[in-house]
Amino acid sequence: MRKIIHIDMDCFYAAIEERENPELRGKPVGVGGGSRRGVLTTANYEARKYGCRSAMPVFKARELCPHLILVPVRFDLYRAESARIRAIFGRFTEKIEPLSLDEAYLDVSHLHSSGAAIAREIRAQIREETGLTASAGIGPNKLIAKIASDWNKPDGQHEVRAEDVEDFMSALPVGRLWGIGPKMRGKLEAMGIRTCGELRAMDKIDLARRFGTWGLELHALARGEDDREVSIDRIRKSVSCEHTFTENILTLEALRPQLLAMIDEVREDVERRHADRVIRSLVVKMKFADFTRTTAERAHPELDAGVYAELLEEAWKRGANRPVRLLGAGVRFRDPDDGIQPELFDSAGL
Ligand code: TTP
Ligand code: MG
Repeated sequence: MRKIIHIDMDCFYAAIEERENPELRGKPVGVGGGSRRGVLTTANYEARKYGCRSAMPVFKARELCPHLILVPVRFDLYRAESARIRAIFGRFTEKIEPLSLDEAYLDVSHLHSSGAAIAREIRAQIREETGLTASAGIGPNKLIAKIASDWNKPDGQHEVRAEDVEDFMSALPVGRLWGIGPKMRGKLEAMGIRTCGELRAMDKIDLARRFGTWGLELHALARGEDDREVSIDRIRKSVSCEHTFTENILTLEALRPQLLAMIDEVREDVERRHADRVIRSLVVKMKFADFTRTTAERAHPELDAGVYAELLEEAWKRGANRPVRLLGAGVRFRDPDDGIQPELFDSAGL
């Protein structure tokens, strides 16, 4: 039986800014604006009372909360805090999988104490040494631990024992499962399925028929089953979105709107989950009807529809008019340990 802990810091960037500047305490604070297209990276809990949220445009946040205090993003500071927190994790286990600067899975199966006791101790050390609060979820796998860490947020924790997994999952909206975005949620809703309990009632074969292997995965997820290992393979190198068409696409013009939709999805993912990462290059991937494939890539520091359009043409030309069965768009990130000469690296690197 595995013991997995998911730790998630509470309004991480904003909490650090509040700690650094006590005058901000008790006041609504948003972190962001500036670059990143004028959106909030996060807001403290005071600002959330007014509805301010991550990824919200600054003008909108100001409408909701006119006395919002906006502070600029300081990634170097957040990275340093993140490293301190990870060092604390390292006192308990070597199996650490960071998901972002403020979030990680820990596999503590090998320790004798209960998962809840270990999580309490980790949170106490974080508070003591950084002055920041963390929330934790404890469960028999990553899926459960991650969902549970939201349960008693902020500054709380929640444990789900193996025997309680079924109850825990029943009322959970399907959108909380990993891999279920708005599109998939829509499809399931059209089938009358909103909760994992309802999804669980679906026949496995039927799910497989409708959604292929992903349907089988859904069948397991709805039961709270998840056997993914806590992977110590450091941080994500890229983010992408790809789509296999039910009917091959025959023209470059028909590919363009598909590409735009994918760029939007990649952008959302980058802004929601990888806002701290530096983009190194943009990538377009194509698979043709004869199953050959090609990838067009260019060093570029931001998601730029114009550059993507050029990459699309480049890949399309390589196909020499062959019909396209799969299109993908993505970004590759710079390794966080690559140091501080991005321009040099970019011109030489690709
Ligand atoms: P989250 O853990 O999602 O949010 P949070 O820590 O601010 O708040 P919570 O208490 O609900 O956990 O993200 C961690 C940090 O990542 C967050 O402080 C800022 C950054 N971030 C963005 O830059 N853009 C985003 O869209 C999100 C969701 C987070
Ligand atoms: Mg957080």
